[in-house]
Amino acid sequence: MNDCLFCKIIAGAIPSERVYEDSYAYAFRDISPQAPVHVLIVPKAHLSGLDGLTGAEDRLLADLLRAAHTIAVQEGIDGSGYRLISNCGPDACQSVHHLHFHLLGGKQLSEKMD
Ligand code: DGP
Repeated sequence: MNDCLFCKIIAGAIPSERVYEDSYAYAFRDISPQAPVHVLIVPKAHLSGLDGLTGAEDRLLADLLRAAHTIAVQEGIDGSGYRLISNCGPDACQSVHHLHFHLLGGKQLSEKMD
């Protein structure tokens, strides 16, 4: 999508610190990290968010979740633990409307989820 920030990042038009890439997924460090490890995992194909899913993307979602685990291993946080979050819509403060998962770890995360 032409005016999508994450599509521009995937295309390389906006620089990012890539940590993982495969045929379907691209992952890069968040510009405003909330934890020592804060990686954004996005599908290369534009999907607006969890609320835009139809069921046709189920295989892609499985690939993204598997990529999250691969990145956790790569970042050395698979043993200590990590959190995977996808903000969806205004109440969750979704600011970029391209489906993405935040992978957070590298410190003791709060028990509170909000
Ligand atoms: P969300 O609020 O869930 O839509 O998260 C969007 C995230 O995207 C937010 O944590 C900050 C990050 N972000 C925004 N612009 C950029 C950028 O240009 N580069 C990188 N690396 N991250 C960005």
